[in-house]
Amino acid sequence: MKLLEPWKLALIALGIVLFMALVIGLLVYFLLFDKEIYFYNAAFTFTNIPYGPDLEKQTSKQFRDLSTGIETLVTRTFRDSSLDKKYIRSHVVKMRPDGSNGPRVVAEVVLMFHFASRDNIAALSERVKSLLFRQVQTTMGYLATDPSTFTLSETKKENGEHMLNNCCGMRTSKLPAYTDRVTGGTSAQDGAWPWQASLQLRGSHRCGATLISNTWLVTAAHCFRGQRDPSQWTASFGTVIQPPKSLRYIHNIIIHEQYADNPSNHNNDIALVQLSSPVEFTSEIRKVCLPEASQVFPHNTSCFVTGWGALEDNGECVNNLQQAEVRIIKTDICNREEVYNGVITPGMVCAGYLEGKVDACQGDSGGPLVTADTRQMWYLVGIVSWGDECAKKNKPGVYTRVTYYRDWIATKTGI
Ligand code: 4AZ
Repeated sequence: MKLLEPWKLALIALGIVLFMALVIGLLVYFLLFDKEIYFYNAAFTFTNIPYGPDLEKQTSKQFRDLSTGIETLVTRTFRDSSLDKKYIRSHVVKMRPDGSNGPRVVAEVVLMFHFASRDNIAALSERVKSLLFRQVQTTMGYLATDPSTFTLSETKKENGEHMLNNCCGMRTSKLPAYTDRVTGGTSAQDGAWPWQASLQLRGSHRCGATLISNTWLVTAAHCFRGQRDPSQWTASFGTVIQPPKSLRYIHNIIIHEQYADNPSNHNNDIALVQLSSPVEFTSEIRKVCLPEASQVFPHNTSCFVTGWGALEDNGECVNNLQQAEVRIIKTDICNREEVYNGVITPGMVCAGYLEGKVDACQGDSGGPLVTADTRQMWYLVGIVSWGDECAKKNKPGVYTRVTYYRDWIATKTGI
């Protein structure tokens, strides 16, 4: 038997390797990268729900409960279908009265899908519509719907994104799951915490702050100790301080009337900052949701604290936004003798770990402590306020309790 000459063998082997590489490359491209997000607007009319002022606000209990019901049903519709892999999520963006008499509410829902360029988009759109229509016709759980008024239309990516950017508490969806875990934290990705702002005194970072609308930030009162002149301050947005995604001058600083400006005081450590002009919401700049005054965040609730503060007690501020997971510690425990020995008041909330290691630190002050609800919308639980150094055993971070000051915020801002 005559064997091939070695150079021919080598050439064939090389050819096979190149061919495999090409196939793998194409597969990876088509499976992973050749995908576009498609947006749809759906409108469902419910006929057993009266419209009331509570449904005007995305953060009211009525809005959240109804939206959870709708989103769960829409998600189940697609999870049980051939579109399972292509469905991303749905989000109720608005409720409105339908104009006729009776207990009728229209819910406007944005749906997101991942389609590939080789997909037959028209056929997929039909499938989306017929699956939803079938769901509306049969049942939507306890929700009575009127199938004759159901509508679905594809919408431009810009419109879909615009609607999500204007919702509160939405992180950017291209991110992986929220498993990423300030002192003991990790660097944040762009768009991960889009409500985070940096407050700067004559151009240098002093405090964190949180966007609650396109013109208002909430922060800690102690950030302005001896520096109450708005003209000396700016706010920057984006995950890095230098260069920022956006920058604004400050028009007005409102410090809580009962905040006593002395270094040993931590009560009423809250302030509102009005920007000189509104920011434009993008995938990287958005507002957080404010909880209702009556909302309760139980002991051990998982939260994230974010900021550009020091990575250790008395350390330097950093340029990349840091994030760390901390858990709410109930006031009974936080007031124990070996912890803060009774100094935690109803306007404060503790978060962190009694064993230490993960915590907010100097420079994180004024920044957000947030938690996600079941719809993956993020709520402002606390404002970084104080603590005995950083990440020490039995000395968790202490935050201004946002629910306690919810009505004060509404009085000052109308939000
Ligand atoms: C500060 O000095 C500070 N460990 C902020 C937060 C904490 C401690 C100190 C919490 O701004």
